[in-house]
Amino acid sequence: MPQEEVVLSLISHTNVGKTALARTLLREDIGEVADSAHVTTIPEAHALIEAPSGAVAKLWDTPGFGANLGKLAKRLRSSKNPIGWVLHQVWDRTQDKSLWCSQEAIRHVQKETDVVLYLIDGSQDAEQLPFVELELEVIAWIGKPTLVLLNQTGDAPPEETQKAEQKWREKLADLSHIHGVTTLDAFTRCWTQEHLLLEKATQILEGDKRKAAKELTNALAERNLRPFRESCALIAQFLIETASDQEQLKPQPITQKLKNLITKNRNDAELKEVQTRMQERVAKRTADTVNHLIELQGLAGETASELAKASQEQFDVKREVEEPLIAVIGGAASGLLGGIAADLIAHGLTFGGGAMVGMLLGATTSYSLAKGYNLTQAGSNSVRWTFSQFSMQLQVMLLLYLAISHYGRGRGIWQDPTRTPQLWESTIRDLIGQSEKDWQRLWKKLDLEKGENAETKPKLLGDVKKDVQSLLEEAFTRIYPESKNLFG
Ligand SMILES: Nc1nc2c(ncn2[C@@H]2O[C@H](COP(=O)(O)OP(=O)(O)O)[C@@H](O)[C@H]2O)c(=O)[nH]1
Ligand SMILES: [Mg+2]
Repeated sequence: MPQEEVVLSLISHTNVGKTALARTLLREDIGEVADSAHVTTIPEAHALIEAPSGAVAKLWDTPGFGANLGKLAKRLRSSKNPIGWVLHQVWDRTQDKSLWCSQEAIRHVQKETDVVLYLIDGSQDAEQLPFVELELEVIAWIGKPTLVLLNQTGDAPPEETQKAEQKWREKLADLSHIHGVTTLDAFTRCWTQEHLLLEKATQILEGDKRKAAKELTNALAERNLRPFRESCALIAQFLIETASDQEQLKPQPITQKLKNLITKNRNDAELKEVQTRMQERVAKRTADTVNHLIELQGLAGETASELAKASQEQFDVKREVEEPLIAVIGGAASGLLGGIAADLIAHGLTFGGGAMVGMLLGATTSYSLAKGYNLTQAGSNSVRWTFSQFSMQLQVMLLLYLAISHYGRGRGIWQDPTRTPQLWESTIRDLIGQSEKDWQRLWKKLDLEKGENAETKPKLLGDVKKDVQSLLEEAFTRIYPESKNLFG
């Protein structure tokens, strides 16, 4: 018996973004994307996902409806059999390209499609898109159930996209073949939203097709969850390495430490070396992790973030901090150096063109944050990142992961973000704040357990991965409440 197929077809007015969305969903650079009409001229099938039962979801990219279809509106609406009429016309592929493409799209939908995915440019008002009504009427004449997808909405806040969706819902309320209006931007959608297409198809289809659509929904969810889990493990590894990263200082008599402190010696060569090494490591670690996350998400390209080589000025030792003498005598001088290292990263972490990272660090880190840190280092002659810096790196990494999760392959090669939506920032900050004690515990543990051995490491990695994963699951659930079921 042939395996069940669920056929989804991307249809829209030409140049709205079908091929771009297909690329995003398939994680593959199929077809050609360009800002001009009829770049795609022949319908093309691609396997979106296969279920363990062998059922397949096919995604078709099509030529879309041409601008000239509107000129036939009167003729079509007065015809007893408008679809039959269109299909019997002989239009020349080059001379009447617009009509020829429309005919191809109609023929395809009639013959192949289970559910039409009809794209509308969500950045436009309905009045600016007079052709939408006729195109949806044509699909209704063919008799195929349709989901309306709004794209080109960018990263507008949820209230705005909901408002746009509502407007279209009201406008299309009389069309009984429309089974829903949702936003799915090929450039800025989140992977957590993709399986909802098949979930919707499950509600629309019947019999064996419905059963297959349900299996395929689960299979697509799993395809997307696998890299998510791997990403959480990578982030956990990054955090463990960051928290355990240390630099040993040359032993120094306490009198020398005091002298350095009091004379505000700005040319401490050893300190500069230590800072350079710490910074180079964090730069490499961040770039490696981000590149791996990009790859896991099925994107092309890599981060431009060679973390800026700190200039002489950035290495300037800042000793304006009023440190009580007692703290210094108590052996906290090396701790103060840690504070300086914290300061360094605040000023030194800039991502190529992506101002986001620099902005985040700049906004939340001040020298005073480093002040409370130093006593944790008492008795040790090493430097490590302060907790506030560790926590900042956690925040930056989680926000970068969200940016990667939203970046659709249809948008092209990965580019570092220059800003992040306010909702992501507030959500991540809030969730880190809620679990701060856990992160603090981890950070402390990794100072004490410098002698982490091969047996304890996998367990620690597993625990941290679990924490990262539940934080991100909660973040996704807050940002996309409709995707809640994804995380069981
Ligand atoms: N901002 C934004 N632009 C898009 C999106 N999808 C497509 N585009 C752009 O719209 C143009 C047409 O895209 P394409 O996929 O070739 O449209 P098609 O003719 O419907 O296949 C291209 O310049 C794309 O870069 C989207 O979701 N958001
Ligand atoms: Mg196309």
